[in-house]
Amino acid sequence: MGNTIAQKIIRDHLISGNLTPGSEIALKIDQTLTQDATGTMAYLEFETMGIPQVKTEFSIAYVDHNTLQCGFMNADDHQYLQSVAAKYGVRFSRPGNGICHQLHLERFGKPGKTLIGSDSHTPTGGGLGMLAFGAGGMDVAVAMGGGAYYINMPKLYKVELTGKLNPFVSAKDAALKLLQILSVKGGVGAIIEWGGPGVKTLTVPERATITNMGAELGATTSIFPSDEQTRIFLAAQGREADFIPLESDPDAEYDRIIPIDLSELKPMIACPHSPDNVVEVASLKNVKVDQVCIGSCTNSSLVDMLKVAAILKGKTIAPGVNLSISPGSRQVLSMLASCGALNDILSSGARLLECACGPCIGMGFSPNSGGVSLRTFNRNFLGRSGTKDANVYLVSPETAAASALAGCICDPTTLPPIPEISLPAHFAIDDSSVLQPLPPEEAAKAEVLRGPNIKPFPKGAPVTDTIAAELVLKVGDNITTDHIMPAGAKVLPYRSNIPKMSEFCFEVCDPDFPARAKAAGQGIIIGGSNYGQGSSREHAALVPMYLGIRAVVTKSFARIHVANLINAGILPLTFRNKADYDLFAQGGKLTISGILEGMNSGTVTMTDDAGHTAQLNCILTERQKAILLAGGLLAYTKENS
Ligand code: MIC
Ligand code: SF4
Repeated sequence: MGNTIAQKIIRDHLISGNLTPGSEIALKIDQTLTQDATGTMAYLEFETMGIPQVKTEFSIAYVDHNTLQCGFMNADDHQYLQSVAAKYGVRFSRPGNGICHQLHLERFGKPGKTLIGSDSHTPTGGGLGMLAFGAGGMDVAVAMGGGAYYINMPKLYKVELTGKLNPFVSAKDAALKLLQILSVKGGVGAIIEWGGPGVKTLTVPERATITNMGAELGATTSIFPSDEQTRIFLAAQGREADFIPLESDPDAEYDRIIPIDLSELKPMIACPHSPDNVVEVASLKNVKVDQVCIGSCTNSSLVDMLKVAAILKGKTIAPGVNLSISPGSRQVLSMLASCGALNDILSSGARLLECACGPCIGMGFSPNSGGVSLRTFNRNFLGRSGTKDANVYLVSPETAAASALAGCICDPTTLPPIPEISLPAHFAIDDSSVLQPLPPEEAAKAEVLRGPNIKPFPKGAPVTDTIAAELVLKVGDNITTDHIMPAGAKVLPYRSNIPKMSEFCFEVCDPDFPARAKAAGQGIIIGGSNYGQGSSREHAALVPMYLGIRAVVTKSFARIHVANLINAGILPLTFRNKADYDLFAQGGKLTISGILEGMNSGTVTMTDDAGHTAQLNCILTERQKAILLAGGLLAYTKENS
């Protein structure tokens, strides 16, 4: 039997394990990336390892999330990141240079390589034929130190593309279509490979839009072949030497094949408040729009922006609409400016924002109360925009531009034709905003700058045989990391300050939670299915750990979050019988017993003071057990180095 694309890269990077789905594998990591909102923790963790220089082929620190500097906090973080990167052999992409995933695609990603990043949308690199994973900061720190990255070998799904996209239908619509088919849980435990004859019609940035949104499916990662389109893109970025061809063998086998005919696709839209709440744009009639935002790591490439400019050219946006544009990188912005397209966008009445995540993570441009916001982004979770009662929809750049002009949700296929827009033969290359690290002899003496916003991270405690604690919070299905540890302009500046961040934990669900958890001293959380979906932010584990949470019991977990819980020393357990979820009431006194034995047998028992009992799965690899018994990944790494 032949190999799929992912199997080929995994075989090339396998340190231990075998490719049986579900079993643990250890992978050698070639490249790492961090962004500022998760990066400060990752480098604080790396520093504790006492390694003088990173051991990867390439590591880079981007600054794109917290670029609003209201007070000293974000500026302190940027300064810390710049100085720590210079000291340890990491490149540093200056604030304003662009969004990590767009920049990595343009300048540094390479087909056939492995990449982990402290951001859940790191699989964007799959658009170039990389095997790229989102991970918690501690996993990235370990990889920078030359350690392996551990995952359970995923199943392999293939999306078989046929046909070709029609005008005004875009790669975003294919990504939304797959979310409609599979849901936000449908990719859990799987790598999604995109293949079939339709693949060759998609450019690398279009492919990257699709692999980016694989994160919303819960997929371990998504990947495209490396082919002529990949060569063309790399050559246009002056990087043809990075090209290698890579495709699945004709007799490769997949666990599931999902056909999508690109010619049949219609413009799609994800309705509030989940990326899988997808319908055809044409089915929504007369929905008035207050705000339209174009950008984010999903849709901020040059071609996306040129299409928007062509739709807006010579027209004015509806009076009731505020339109924001955030180009994905300085390269995109400077090319838009030099060809005049930026002027077409601005003349329509759009507001130009920085080349950064911006409104996607609630960093400015929040909608009005109860407002309708159409966004070319990838997540529309409740409250993420910064306005709790806003209704956020996810769309393609074409639908966003058409709707900004119409003032209501508008199917772009009803617009008059625009000229065909293709990739430029040469992108404008200027890497001057990517700073090189210090030479090793100077690095040893260099000082790392730590302003008052940089606080040490909390230490975990080893898991014990019995956990007796209050059920301090019970939540339902599909709880996202935005529920657990909200982002936005108010909270993000404290990403390097866990005690301060803890004041906002679960704010969207239950503002009293932090005080209650602190008062209880030790706590347990119960959740429904797909607990922890969304971001890779390890704060969603570190902060509960700081608030005394010792175990989280759910119907099921999202992949990155469960790894982050273990790394933080919190015991993740699942109900053997999902109906037992209903037995336990918030405020009850829970006892989980037989944990040390249960870590081997796979079962522990939970009882409460009202006399209920449930059997819980405690499925852990040997390495995960050792991490929990050590009190978290950092303690484990120290013990084993
Ligand atoms: C997100 O899109 O939710 C973020 C903000 O990029 C996160 C990372 C973070 O929380 O800092 C992610 O996707 O991992
Ligand atoms: Fe930034 Fe939004 Fe992409 Fe996250 S999803 S990396 S916040 S642009």
